[in-house]
Amino acid sequence: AVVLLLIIAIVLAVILSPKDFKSTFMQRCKNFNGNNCAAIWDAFQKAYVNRDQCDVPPEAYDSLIEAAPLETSCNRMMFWSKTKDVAQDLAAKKNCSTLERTLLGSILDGLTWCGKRGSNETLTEGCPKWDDCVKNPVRSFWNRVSAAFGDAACGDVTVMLNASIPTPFDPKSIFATVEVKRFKSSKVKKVTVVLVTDMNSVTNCKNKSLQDLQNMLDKGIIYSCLEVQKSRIQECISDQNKSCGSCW
Ligand code: AVW
Repeated sequence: AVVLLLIIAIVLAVILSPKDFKSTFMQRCKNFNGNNCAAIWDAFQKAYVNRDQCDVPPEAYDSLIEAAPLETSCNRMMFWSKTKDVAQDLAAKKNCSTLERTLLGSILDGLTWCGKRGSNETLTEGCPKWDDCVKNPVRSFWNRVSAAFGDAACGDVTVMLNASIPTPFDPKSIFATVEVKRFKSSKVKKVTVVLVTDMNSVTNCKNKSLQDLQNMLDKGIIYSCLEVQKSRIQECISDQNKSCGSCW
């Protein structure tokens, strides 16, 4: 009986998961005050349904971005790499804008989806993993929205990087491959790296990869790097009166 129940549960989960995905999508969209969530869903799923799971390019999401443009505000944009949790906590506290706090980012954060040829379904199981193929629906989505987020960068921007790894500015990261390249000196005044340090730190602001970051910036964009202890960042998150930066 237990085995039978288990089988029924699995079958139900598989049948229901696409619907679950859509309801999660719609719920998150409405929670964000998205007004045309039905149109956004439509544009979203057109990107990957009925397509090979490894043949969805970033451009497939162009019409989604058109349907739901990213809203951001100058001087409050925060980028991150290998610091997701602390960056999100800080952004929430300081009311700064990470991609995950925009409409599309907040809807799809943490979700997995794909389609398959000959079907109009959205699947959530058996989808390619991040590194299985480059043009998978999830990876292409994050690449495409990150491009839009990088394009929107303006004023003073903050980037949280991690000093516990040898290469805080990872050349393979989305931040390096997609976002930084789109910072324009006509719009972005300054890039401040907040390099989060702790007991396990293996590097500092003199890191070679940070030199690469600096060299990659358009001439005219000011660069600065601050080493900030994780415990201090945690105080910035929990204590109103602590003196911290505008987005850290
Ligand atoms: P990240 P990014 N396998 O911390 O600069 C599975 O490196 O890339 O930061 N998942 C992966 C992989 C992988 N090899 N690589 C990346 N991911 C996923 C958009 C995973 O979910 C924002 F605006 C991981 O947590 C930031 O400025 C996430 O991508 C920037 O791009 C971040 O990887 C962060 O991307």
